[in-house]
Amino acid sequence: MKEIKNQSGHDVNKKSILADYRMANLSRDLSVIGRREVLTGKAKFGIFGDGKEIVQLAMAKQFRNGDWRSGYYRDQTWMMAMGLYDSLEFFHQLYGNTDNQFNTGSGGRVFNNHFCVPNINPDGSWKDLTKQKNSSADISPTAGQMPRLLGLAYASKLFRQNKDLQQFTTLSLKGNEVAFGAIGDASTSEGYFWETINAAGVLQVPMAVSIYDDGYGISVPKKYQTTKGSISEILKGFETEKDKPGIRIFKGKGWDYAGLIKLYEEGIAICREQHTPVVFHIEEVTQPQGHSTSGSHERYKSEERLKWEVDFDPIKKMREWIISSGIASADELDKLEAEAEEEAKEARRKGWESFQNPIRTERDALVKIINDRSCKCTEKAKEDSVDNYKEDLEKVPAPIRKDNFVTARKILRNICLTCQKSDSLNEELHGWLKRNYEDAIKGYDSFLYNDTPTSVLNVKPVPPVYSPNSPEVPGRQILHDNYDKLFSKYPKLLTFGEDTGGIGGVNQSLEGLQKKFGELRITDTGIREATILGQGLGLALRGLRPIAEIQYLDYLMYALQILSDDLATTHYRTAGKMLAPLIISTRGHRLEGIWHSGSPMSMLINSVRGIYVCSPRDMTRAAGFYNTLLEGKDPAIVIEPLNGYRLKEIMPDNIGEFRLELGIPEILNQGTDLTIVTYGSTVKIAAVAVKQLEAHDISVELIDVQTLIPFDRNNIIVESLKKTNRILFLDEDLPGGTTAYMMQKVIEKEGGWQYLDSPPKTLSAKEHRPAYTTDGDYFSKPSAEDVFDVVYEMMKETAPERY
Ligand SMILES: Cc1ncc(C[n+]2csc(CCOP(=O)(O)OP(=O)(O)O)c2C)c(N)n1
Ligand SMILES: [Mg+2]
Repeated sequence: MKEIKNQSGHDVNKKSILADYRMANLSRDLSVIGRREVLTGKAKFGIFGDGKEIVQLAMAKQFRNGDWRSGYYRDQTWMMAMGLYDSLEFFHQLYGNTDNQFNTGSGGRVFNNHFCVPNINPDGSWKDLTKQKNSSADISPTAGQMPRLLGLAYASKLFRQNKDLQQFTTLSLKGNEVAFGAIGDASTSEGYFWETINAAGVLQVPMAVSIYDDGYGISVPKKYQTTKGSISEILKGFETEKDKPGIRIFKGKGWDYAGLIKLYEEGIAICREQHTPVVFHIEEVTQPQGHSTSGSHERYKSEERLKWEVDFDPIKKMREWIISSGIASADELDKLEAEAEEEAKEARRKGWESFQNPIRTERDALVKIINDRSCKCTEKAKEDSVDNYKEDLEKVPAPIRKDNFVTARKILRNICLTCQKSDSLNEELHGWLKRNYEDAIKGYDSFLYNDTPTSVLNVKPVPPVYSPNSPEVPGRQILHDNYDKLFSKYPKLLTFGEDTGGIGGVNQSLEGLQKKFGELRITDTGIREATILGQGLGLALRGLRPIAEIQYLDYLMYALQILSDDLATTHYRTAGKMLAPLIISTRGHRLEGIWHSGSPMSMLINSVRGIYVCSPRDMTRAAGFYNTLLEGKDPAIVIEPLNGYRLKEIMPDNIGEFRLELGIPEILNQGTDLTIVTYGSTVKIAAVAVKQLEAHDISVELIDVQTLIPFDRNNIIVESLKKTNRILFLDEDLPGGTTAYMMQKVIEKEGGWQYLDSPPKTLSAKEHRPAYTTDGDYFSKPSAEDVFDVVYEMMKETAPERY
């Protein structure tokens, strides 16, 4: 028997090798059966881990409690080997079972092989993350797992180097964790891969990325993906040299069980001990069933390649190695293979039953209502008859809930309204629909926002306190003094971004604070918005309180994908099991020029549902939001008004303590003729116009909505409309952008249409990007004169004789 040297605490002996062999086979059987389940129509889509079994078994041996994973849809064997996934759950995922207890990764919201390990308890408190193997929740966009991986690794650096964090013993083992990542060869073509590798090399964090190189990204071969056709070749410039820390690169072969065990042992030890990022380039990896159930690889792989994949199938190679090394006989292995196959088949049966049973019970109850009804008239045409619909439903061999609901709702439409005998049928069907709909919808329409006791919506507000001596200071000073208090109060708080550290931000709102609190808490980063976001996301998942700085709102676009696909869906796609309370601080609205004065708020609010969006009009409000957000556990964006840093505000006496509620608009001016609803920098514009309008006997009620998400939780705006009966929605986004959003909320959702005496109006910026210079601004964005004219015109339309 070939000896495998091992210092990792994992015994590599006959027993463990055979257990691995069994698991590799089980995983492969699941992949094979899983594909069949899709092709026969029982499951919707499938993507599997076949071909990647052996490398993942080797990697899993190095994964310890407290470590973190950020991988992708090929990781099924890895998850199984860590005890975080089993054959039954494989089928719960495949069928999309929405029972949260069965389908623990996603509650059926994401397709198969997307995993997570909860980081919070049901009450929203952090789990002991050091006592479990942790996995962040997967997303499908290629390389989207990379920015988050950086943050997961960076947290260990902070826990190791910032001694004040070592009191949080349930969050980290003094930084001795590794963040394991996995990515396909083709996905390394994405910018995120390079941005992450570079940042990890700069930061020197314990990040271990495995690249499964199976030569293809769906159908496109490596020669179209990677310069020189080798990712490790082109990563060489990042490699550590004497006195020049970089990354370490390891190469292995996807079928070499013994070699891979050694490789990971060596690489992970370096990563864990020295906090050096490592990359494992795993070549000669196969994909026996092709990419996914959406296609077949015979269409794009040559005969030669297909034959090579059979010959180098990692499980076949492992079997050959076990026999040739004398570890076990062919008979012993045959037995294990048979056992694994049996387990996979049994899991399919059980998984299917637990998916189908509740649906069938629901259908039987519906059928019973129809069968037991007293109105059996035959007035309706056959195809619309109640019995016909019912019989069609009974014929569906594998019903889904939609089949039941379509039938029930169509029957309801076709019940005779004139016949009294149908009353009870009507009632019972409504009852069935209500009961079951409420149950079904919960599986899909829940957990968009944190609804545990840790929600920021539960944070009690504290008003700013002023006294006759409260000084008037520039807006930036308010933020600065507020941060000073916050960094003293919350040891887990840190902020980082471009120019955030040394100079304290481009607007100096953190000036001098790096000196006071240290470089680990107030930190400069490279110009890399997507990984700044990912860095924050990973830190937040690990229980820290990051504020990720994005220099200007316009540059948030570089990070929008991570924001939208990853951060915004974290709580939703894990069906409430994970929270990432990342705060994003940025600044926007008016200043000068196309890329420094945008207010693309509709782009934002329409792509980040799941994240709160605060749009303060000044720095006191901005500080109030930070103070609230740090008391809860929700992800949120705060957009400071870019032109407000030098404007004077009165410093509250309780700086660092006052808190602003989210979703509560503030009425800044009482009025009777018309309501203006706005936010951010246009509040000041509106306030100027309101004064001018007053001089013309027009009384305007001015409302600052304060946060766009959540929006007016207590329906305050419609109360204003009841009084004024006219409304203008104002901002500096595009026409039909956030003004339309606000209009829908107030007119439709709050029922404001009932109180309108004039058509509701919107006033926003022009459709082009805001042009340079003050004149550029004047002719691109709404001015006080524009507001005056629109309001005046609205009043004139209702009373031409007066205006
Ligand atoms: C941003 C993005 N673009 C395209 C896709 C569609 N897509 C899914 S997987 C895949 C290929 C990935 O190949 P590779 O990284 O080599 O991983 P493999 O599937 O081979 O393991 C593509 C193009 C996607 N999911 N996300
Ligand atoms: Mg590939």
